[in-house]
Amino acid sequence: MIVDVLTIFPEYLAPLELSLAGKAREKGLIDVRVHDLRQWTHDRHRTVDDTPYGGGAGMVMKPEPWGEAFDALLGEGEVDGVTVVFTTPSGQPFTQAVARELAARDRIVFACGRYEGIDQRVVEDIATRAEVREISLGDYVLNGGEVAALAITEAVVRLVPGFMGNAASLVEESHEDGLLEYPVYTKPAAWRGREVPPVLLSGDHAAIAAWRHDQAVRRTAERRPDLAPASVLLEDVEIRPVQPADAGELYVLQRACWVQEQHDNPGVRIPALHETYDDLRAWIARDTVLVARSAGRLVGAVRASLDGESWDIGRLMVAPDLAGRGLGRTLLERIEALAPEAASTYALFTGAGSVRNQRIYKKAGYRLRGEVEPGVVRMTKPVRR
Ligand code: JFE
Repeated sequence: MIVDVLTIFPEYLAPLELSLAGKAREKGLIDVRVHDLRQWTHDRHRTVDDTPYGGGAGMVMKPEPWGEAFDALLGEGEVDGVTVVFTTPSGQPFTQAVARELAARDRIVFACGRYEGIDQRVVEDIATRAEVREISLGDYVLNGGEVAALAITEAVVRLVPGFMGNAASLVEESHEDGLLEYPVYTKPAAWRGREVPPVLLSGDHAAIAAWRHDQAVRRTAERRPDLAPASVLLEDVEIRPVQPADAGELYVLQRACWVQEQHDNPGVRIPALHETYDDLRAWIARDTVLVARSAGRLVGAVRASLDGESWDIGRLMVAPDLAGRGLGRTLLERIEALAPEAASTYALFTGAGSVRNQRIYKKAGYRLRGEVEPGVVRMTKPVRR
């Protein structure tokens, strides 16, 4: 693969010589060529910028040096297997999927702008001769395209067949799709009073895999709710934060679910069966609440709020026809993962007679802490971080 970089700061690309790309370069797998755009200027000051048409702050890169640079690198006709990448804050977001697409190309030409960017006609013109992509490294503004080109090159080059003895592709495939990575540890087993999680020293490979999966799910729920881990755990069930528009269905589901609780705990006053619609609208606005939907239907919910160091979890409900499929357990995991830093304990309350609920909570690591009022028990579990 040939990687060309067009820039007015060629020295900015020096890290390419040392990094991952440096190794592939030695093996002859990739050939990196950095070009000073100013070699395609003809005036005494080697000018690459001019004032913007339409006014506004700053300068814009003029088209002529870019046009001559592309002609010099690619010739004046159409080319196959070449992608010209314009890094820009207004481009398509760079992702691993984009990196894979670029890794399949024969040649990538990075056009690194500066100032307020490059005259748009440069993009339109080269697009008639080569594949063009406008790519953003992320939603923040750099001073120019060089750092983005460096990052994209590093991500692409490690995917080029033969690089790193193909170890990179093996690592990529072992990823649990759509989840963030689990935390990793090495020796010593205790360091500055911090123990490596004991399961990793147990030699129990199934338990280790389960722990790592659980950690990946928690991290994803906490840091990247947009990656929707619910879809990984459950087919066709979507778990998302409650919206005011869910209130009516939630009120109906709650009534249906707590009838069973009332049956199992005769004589206990169950608040969920006595509150008004306005009461419910008040707590969904105040607490952390997740709802589960399947095929558009509300099928589950859970709420939590912080009381001192206790992340108090309640109103865990699953539509009766979907009980026993792990949705309750998933909702519980998801709301646990949303506990704030200040929480040291998860706590929940259930009927002393709700044997089935208690069994589920025990399986999830909760321990009975006794009857807090007649017919109501408290169960807790320490927060592990
Ligand atoms: C250039 C700049 C203000 C551009 C509307 C060329 N992800 C990402 N962040 N920043 C860039 C990419 C990037 C890439 C190329 C660039 C920034 N700038 C600076 C400043 C508005 C801009 O574009 C110039």
